[in-house]
Amino acid sequence: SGREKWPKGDEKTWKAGLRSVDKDVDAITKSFVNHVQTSLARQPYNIDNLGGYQATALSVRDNLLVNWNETQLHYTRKAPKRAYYLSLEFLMGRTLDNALLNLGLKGQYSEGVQKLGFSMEDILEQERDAALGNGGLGRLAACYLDSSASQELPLWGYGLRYKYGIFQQLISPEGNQLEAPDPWLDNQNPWELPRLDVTYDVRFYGQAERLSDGTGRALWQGGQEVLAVAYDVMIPGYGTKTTNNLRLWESRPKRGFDLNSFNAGNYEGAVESSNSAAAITSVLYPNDHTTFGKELRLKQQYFWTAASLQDILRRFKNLNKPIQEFADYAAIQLNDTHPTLAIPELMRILIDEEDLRWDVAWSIVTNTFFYTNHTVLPEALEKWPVPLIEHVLPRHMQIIYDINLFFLQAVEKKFPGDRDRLARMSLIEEGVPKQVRMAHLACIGSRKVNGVAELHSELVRTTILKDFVEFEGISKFGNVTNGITPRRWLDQCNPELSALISKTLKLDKRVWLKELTKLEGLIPFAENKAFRKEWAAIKQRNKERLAHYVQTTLGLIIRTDAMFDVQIKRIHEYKRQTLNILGVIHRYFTLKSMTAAEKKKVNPRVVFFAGKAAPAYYIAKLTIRLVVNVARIINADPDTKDYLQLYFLPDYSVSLAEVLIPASDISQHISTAGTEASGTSNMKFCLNGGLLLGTVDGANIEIAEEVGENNVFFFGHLTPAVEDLRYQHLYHPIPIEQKCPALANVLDQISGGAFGDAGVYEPLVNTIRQSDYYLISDDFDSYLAALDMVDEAYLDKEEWIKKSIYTTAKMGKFSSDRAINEYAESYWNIEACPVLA
Ligand code: 7GP
Repeated sequence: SGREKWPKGDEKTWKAGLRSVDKDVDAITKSFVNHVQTSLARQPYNIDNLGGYQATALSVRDNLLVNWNETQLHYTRKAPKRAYYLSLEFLMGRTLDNALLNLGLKGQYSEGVQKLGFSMEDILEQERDAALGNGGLGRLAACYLDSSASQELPLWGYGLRYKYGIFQQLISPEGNQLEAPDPWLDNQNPWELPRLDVTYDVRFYGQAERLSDGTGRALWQGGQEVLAVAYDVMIPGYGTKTTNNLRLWESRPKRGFDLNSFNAGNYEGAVESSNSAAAITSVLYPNDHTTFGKELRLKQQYFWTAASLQDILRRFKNLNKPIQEFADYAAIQLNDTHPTLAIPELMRILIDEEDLRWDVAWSIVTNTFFYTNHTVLPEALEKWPVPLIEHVLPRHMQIIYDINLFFLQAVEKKFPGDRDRLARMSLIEEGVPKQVRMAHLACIGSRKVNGVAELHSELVRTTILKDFVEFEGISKFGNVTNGITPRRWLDQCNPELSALISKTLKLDKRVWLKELTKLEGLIPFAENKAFRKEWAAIKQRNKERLAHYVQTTLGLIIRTDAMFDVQIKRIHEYKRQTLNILGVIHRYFTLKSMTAAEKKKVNPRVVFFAGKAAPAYYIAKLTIRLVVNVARIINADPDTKDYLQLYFLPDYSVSLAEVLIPASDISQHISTAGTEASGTSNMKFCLNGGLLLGTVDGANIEIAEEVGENNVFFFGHLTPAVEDLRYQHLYHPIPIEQKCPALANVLDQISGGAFGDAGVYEPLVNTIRQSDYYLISDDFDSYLAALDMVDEAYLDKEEWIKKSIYTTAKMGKFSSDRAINEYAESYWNIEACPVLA
């Protein structure tokens, strides 16, 4: 209203003290020096780059906080419907560069730090990645935060503040992956605000007793109580004041340690319970695409959903609306099934604490939640043992049983007598022990369900949730194709290309970076020779930047006059890094059999791999070992080293991706058809003018739809063939020698010890020789043919550059702005709530 009473003291005095965003270089250097002197308590004559980074970050943080405060106040006053993105993972990477670019202050800050004797580049390099995620799912969450703020949508993220993020990957001399902890908070984290005033209690274990008053309520008492403390991370929008919030919870013991045991001399016992509380948020689980049923992981999931829901409800209650209107003010997005306990938790609150009737509560719940599935791989579909949930969350187990009872009654009514269907759809899977199927719970507890690319969403509808589509109707099951933020994944990681695009389109980047389909304006320039030259020169400089990075970090010299061929992602059998490395081995032996004259015609290639394997994933770790050892042999072979080089870059991260992606000519996205839900790095490579070599899977298909099939390199069997091929492998196997001699030859070389350690690789080789579940033997020949086509296309440099330009130009669809707007409009029903400058 603007006529509110000033709450405390004198309004004028307050307002005189409020700071605004620094805009000029003088204000920036002043704030930098100020932070050196006070926040860091250091002297100008002994401050190093790390100190320079810290002072810059603290100064930028002050500016972010101005906008953050204004945004939050604005939301409170306007009271719009809000969206909440619940994700166990946010793979943010570095913050400083992104914050500077989004604030539009990079130029001023660069000038300022230079005046003080620093270079912005050195300062940026000091920051550690915030790596609170495993891979695609976590990075998607980070891109969506950037887009929600940029689109001025009132959205908050909720996650956990892990003390240790994804492990650091080391490679032993034998080529084995070793895992070291990632103590990312050791240097302090200027990007978070501890909110010691925002805390909630979360209960575990204890007893749940149903009350006999006919209300269906229960009393849940006893057990362990843990404190959730909020840490807020500012999420600046691009070219807008809107600065959203990511709230991460840390677990702490509710009251220090138990004084009784402490006084009784049982120090260990006293400290133990406080340790067990702190353990909940101590480490990110490093598995993607597998679930383990570990108690601590269940506690993480409940701790996070319970704290987040209490926080969301408290905010809603400040509006003084009846609880029945909750879903008109809050949409909660479940990022995969990890936060599914929010469904029975909200039921518990509404019934046991708010005294609502079951069906009233259920209708609120099913209007509040939305569920996104990120994989159809069976081993990744979460299931929790009933006895474990009964033990850790006794009241929730009762509620899940009740939900199941009402649900199965409704199914029985619609499909009378169909017992198989009831068994298939039940929330409880029979067996020893019984298990709760979280995807089923997430599905029936949500307003809508979606997959992350067209093909994947169709597979969700026709395979894992088929029965649910038949029961609930198809309109509940949609698709939102993933996206990536062009701010980080073009402007920030490839500044030269970004500048060339602005110059060519005659548009300020603030326009096209928010309306990415404007890139189509580049198409006519593909025919312009001078433009192509500039385009290619930038790719070349990006290769040199990568080579420089590899030389300074690993001490390896990489040639930059070759084609750069990149596959970077989690190491997993379904992603088929094996297909790639077997292809490299094939190329190596082909080269070795060539005459000098023949070799002269060969297009030199540098092949890069990077990615982490889950620590317990034996076959994935063997794949890394094979790549490292093949690299050792190939790179040292004088016969071939001018034509083929191979590198496994350790410790893949967001920051490493930012250097690799702009340098790539071709990137590989070669999952068995139907297994990669979407993929998002495919979009990043193409946005940076790299061409795509891939299978007809996930978002590759939609990329090809945009850029045209003649501009991507597709190969391999299609999704509908996969099931039959697997069946054949099991029941009518054809010997590999007969089916695919090229592959048989490569496998024999490995088994014969060509890359050392004969025998070590047998378990890996046997996965292919035996059931070959991921269809390496079926796709190998067409993969080699596709690689040849890539080589041939690359020989015509001008044509290749045209394809590259065209690819970038057609990537507008894959902006995460488009994706987040689809969620806002068709799922959450929220609107932009712009903060006026
Ligand atoms: C990934 C999918 O594998 C990838 O295809 C997709 O692009 C990404 O999510 C974002 O939607 N899934 C995971 O990272 C994951 O851990 C298991 O899924 C829950």
